Amino acid sequence: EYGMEKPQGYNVSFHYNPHVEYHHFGSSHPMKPWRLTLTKQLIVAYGLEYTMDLYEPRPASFDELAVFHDRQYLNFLSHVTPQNAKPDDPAYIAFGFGGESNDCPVFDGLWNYVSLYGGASLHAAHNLTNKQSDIAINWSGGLHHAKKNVASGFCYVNDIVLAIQHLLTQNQRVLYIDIDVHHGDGVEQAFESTDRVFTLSYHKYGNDRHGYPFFPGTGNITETGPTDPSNRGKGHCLNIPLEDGIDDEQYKWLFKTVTDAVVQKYQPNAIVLQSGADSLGGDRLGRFNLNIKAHGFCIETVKGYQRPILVIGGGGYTPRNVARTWCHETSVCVGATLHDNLPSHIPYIQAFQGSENGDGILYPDLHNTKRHENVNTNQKLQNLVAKAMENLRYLEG
Ligand code: ZL4
Ligand code: CA
Ligand code: ZN
Repeated sequence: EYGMEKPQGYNVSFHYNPHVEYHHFGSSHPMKPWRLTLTKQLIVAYGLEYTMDLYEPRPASFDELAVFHDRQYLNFLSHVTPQNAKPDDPAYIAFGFGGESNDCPVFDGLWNYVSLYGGASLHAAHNLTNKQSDIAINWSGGLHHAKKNVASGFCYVNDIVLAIQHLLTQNQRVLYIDIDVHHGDGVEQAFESTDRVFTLSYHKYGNDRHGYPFFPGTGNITETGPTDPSNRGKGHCLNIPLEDGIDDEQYKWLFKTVTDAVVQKYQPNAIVLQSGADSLGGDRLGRFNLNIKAHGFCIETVKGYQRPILVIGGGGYTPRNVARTWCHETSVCVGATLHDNLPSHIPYIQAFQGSENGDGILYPDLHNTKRHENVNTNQKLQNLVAKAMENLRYLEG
């Protein structure tokens, strides 16, 4: 009805527990779980729910989360509430809470929230290892900054690490690709000492005009894992640091050139793709100038490698564009084409009326050089690719 074409025969599954939506980080906190409500509504309005297997996964258990996380940390996470939290307690600060930063607040239902998104990524990973799906999607996951005993950057539990650990039970090599505007530091660190996971992150890197680094401050091109030659993880990570304002053509060229080379050299058996939507133009926290179809080009490219894929969400702080992007990317996974006019019966249609002159449409123009001037020259990007290829030579042994 809305211009859907015949699906191309990929088994796609969608893993989502709607209870995640009801959690709030606090009124002005940029992370808004209700962006997932908008995403699901668009997916349903376009009829994409009929093209996938839908699952409502149970929350992950304490023991499932403890495969990666420290038990003392999980004990803390499972008991802390806004009422009993002690911001001066050294343990509280050591676990990544408190300080000046309000990045990781303690909110009502925190444990429920983390076990729901963790459970969904684990369930999606199981569907891949059971061969029930070729592509498994969890838009509520992708929380790449969480460490084994520290919350960081809006992330409390690292669902990606847990999912990759499960994929490693059946796959010799897993490739992790991260297109969130932030560096995927938590995933990189978790697998830094193994050659069975290769991590590849594209992100904004560098200081702002006041000298503050863009969060988390790591991920330069020179960071390729441990330097000790006896460490198996050496050379098994690649970081692509970018500057403000990168545009569609540059990003697509860079993504395809570098990712093709990594896949060809590493030969992964499965791929995990973190599709953070904060790399879009007009994002509240991001700095890039990407349009929805350029972001979706990354999903198309990865689909073309014909390996089992876990597609997960991540950042994304302009909710209407997060929903547009993840709906578009769901259509890419199932092999459908969506009409640019939004279906009329979307419950929160007013949410799609915003400043990009995108009222009522799926693919507004998000490229805005007034907001972020493009300081990535083609020459700088070519030099970056040359360094990336140099880094990859380590894989040839
Ligand atoms: C906020 O308005 O760069 C948190 C965070 C809370 C509510 C009101 C509190 C006001 C922007 C961000 C105080 C806010 C102090 N509230 C924020 C170094 C920082 C210390 C904390 O997409 N201040 C820290 C984290 C990043 C920093 C990005 C991306 C996650 C992901 C995967 C995480 N932290 C400076 C900022 C606000 C807030 C407004 C904020 N925090 C913007 N960028 C950060 O990669 C999901
Ligand atoms: Ca990234
Ligand atoms: Zn991000």
